[in-house]
Amino acid sequence: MRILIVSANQEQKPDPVVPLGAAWVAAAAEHAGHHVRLFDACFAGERAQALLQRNIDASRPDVVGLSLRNIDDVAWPRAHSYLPHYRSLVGVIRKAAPDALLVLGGSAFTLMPELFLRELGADCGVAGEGEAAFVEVLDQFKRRGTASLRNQIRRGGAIAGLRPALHLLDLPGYYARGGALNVQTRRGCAFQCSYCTYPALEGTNVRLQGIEGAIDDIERAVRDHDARHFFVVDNTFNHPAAHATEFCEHLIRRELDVRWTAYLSPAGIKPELLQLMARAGCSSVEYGTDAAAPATLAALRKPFTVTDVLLASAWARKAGIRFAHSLILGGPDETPETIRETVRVVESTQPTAVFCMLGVRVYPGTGIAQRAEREGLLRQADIGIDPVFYISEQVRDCLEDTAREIREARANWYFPGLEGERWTRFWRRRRAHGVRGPLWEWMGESREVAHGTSN
Ligand code: B12
Ligand code: SF4
Repeated sequence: MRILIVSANQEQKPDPVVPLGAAWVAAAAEHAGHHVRLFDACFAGERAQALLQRNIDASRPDVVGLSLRNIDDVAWPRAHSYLPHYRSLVGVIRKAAPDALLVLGGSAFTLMPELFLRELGADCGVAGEGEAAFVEVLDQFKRRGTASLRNQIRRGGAIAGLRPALHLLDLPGYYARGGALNVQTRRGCAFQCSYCTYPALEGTNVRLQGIEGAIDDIERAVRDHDARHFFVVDNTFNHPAAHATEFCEHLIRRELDVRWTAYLSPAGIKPELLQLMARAGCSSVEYGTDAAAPATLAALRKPFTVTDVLLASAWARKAGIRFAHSLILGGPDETPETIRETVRVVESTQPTAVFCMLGVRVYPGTGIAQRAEREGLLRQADIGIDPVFYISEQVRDCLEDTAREIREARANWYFPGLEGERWTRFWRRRRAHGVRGPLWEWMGESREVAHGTSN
């Protein structure tokens, strides 16, 4: 059959990101013997609808798989929903290919499958890992037609040994504009932080992806595109530590001259692993710290202590790895004092950058959704695609002002919900000058942005 995979994401902040999931699902369909094309809307701008129409006319697909990555940008108080954009693409698909089966998938879809099916009027969807389930949907469609699949939400797993169909993507474009390509070495997270969607997205049992395959993809990108910077998208690269160690050792053995970044949890981090990561080319890490006051760490059910945060930071510095902390200010049990405590501790680690989300974006089925319901703030059944945030009662009235004060005094603290275009312009200039890797690695050296003319 003829399959068209559409990657809908157009977000360019903080960088455009390679649609790895869409490429993996495309590979699964190719592997099953189908003829696959991929339309990636990322760089299409306002021409996305016209270009999609042209792709459909050229490929006459039997099935369209629409990959939805982000629901919104999670950036309180100015959160932006991507739903209208998704609606416009579905409108084009339905008009240009009225008989094609329309299948939804991707992380946005997985978080609210029934809602997205209804809102977008698609035929069916695949929640979670898409590879095996998408192939099953294609088989069923071929045998029994659209009616047999209508409104179904399938789940499945990975396909062992399968690599993403990166040849269908504009990797040089992503490298030039996004400064990095990406790779995944494992899926799933066994921790249960109270707000987090990752266990729902990827499952709670950790599944390792082939290390050799991931490094082959890196090697190919070096050879074919002279790409030298990579982002390891694993939710917590350092768990399990043995897998992280093996990845680094293999990378060192291959002697590839590459730089990379990964998400780490301060839980259980060891200085030896950071040193090995540095030898393998790791130039920066993002710690999923969230808070650095004992009360908020406990309320978020983070599996580490303030001491772990301090040690993880000191060891990264010693290993020569730049580090950022991701924080959530205003979550459960947050008070003005705990915010001050978190800021004090995090600042004392002298991070290269700090990312602050304000409030906790509430997703159905999470611990924070249950708590919000218990506190009478919302009913889980009412959580829709439009973002809702949990903000602790003690800081509800002052959170935005407090955040602005923190930001004004600190050049390297980035608040997605408060930023205008100042960083975007600065970062675009950096990329245009050929700067690669995460742009936050430069934030400490960017005082003129924070204190300059701004927006
Ligand atoms: C790594 C990551 C980042 C990195 C990306 C770095 C890079 N170079 O790739 C950075 C830090 C830049 C980032 C930024 C953002 N991110 Co982010 N990110 C992730 C993370 C951890 C992994 C994404 C990934 O690559 N997964 C690996 C691929 C293989 O998995 P996948 O895309 O889910 O694909 C699988 C399935 O979904 C499915 N599938 C996918 N497409 C399709 C299509 C069909 C037809 C089918 C059947 C199946 C299917 O099959 C695939 C293979 O199994 C996810 C959380 C998570 N665990 O998923 C958040 C996540 C995707 N991010 C999210 C968000 C919100 C953002 C930001 C908007 C945050 C911000 N304000 O800055 C930005 C947007 C950036 C952009 N340009 O779009 C949200 C999106 C959901 C939501 N709340 O809206 C997530 C889910 C985290 C969360 N909060 O829950 N992110
Ligand atoms: S916040 Fe990180 S460690 Fe906690 S459940 Fe989510 S992915 Fe796992």
